[in-house]
Amino acid sequence: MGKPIVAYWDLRGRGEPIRYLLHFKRVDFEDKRYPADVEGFQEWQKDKFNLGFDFPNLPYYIDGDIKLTQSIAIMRYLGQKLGLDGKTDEQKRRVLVAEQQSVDFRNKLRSYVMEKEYETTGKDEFLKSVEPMFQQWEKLLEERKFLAGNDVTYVDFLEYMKSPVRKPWPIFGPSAKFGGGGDPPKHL
Ligand SMILES: N[C@@H](CCC(=O)N[C@@H](CS)C(=O)NCC(=O)O)C(=O)O
Repeated sequence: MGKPIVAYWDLRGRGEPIRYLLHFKRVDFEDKRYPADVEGFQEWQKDKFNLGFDFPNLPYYIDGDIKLTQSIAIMRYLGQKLGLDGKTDEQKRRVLVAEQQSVDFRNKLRSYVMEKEYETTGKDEFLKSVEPMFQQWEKLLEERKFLAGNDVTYVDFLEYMKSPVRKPWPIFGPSAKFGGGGDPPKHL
């Protein structure tokens, strides 16, 4: 059987945590990237309905007969397969909550940078609105080494961390008002 394939746009977005998790577990996989431009879009359109997915989308994961879309479903699947799920019932519950909490934050950031909100709400105002969310993460991580406890789980990869093969920028597609292109911020 050939290598598993992870495909996504050539940017960070919803694909990077999957790539990062697989690198962490040293899985030899094909890192398929569709360029985030007109040619890449056309290439994806050609593939989209010809790969046998129930719900064709990006990112996707193919490993032989196993064909998955939905980034969180892929993370959950790989977490279970590669020993990166919670080890106890309590850890498993923490993982599920942290998973959805990170989805909430991503959606909030995404809606800010993709929608009109970016022009009407200043950056400082936005940062103030998400401060309580960060305080909750910080409080939790003061008490625990990883999100679920002492062991790393797949949900830790939904947070951005440094890695030598990381793709920190762009974060979103080219239409984003922040994170869609241009020079990355200095801290990246
Ligand atoms: N809920 C889905 C959302 C997938 C999604 O919106 N994918 C975007 C990129 S972030 C895309 O361009 N999909 C390709 C398409 O819609 O054809 C997930 O988490 O995977």
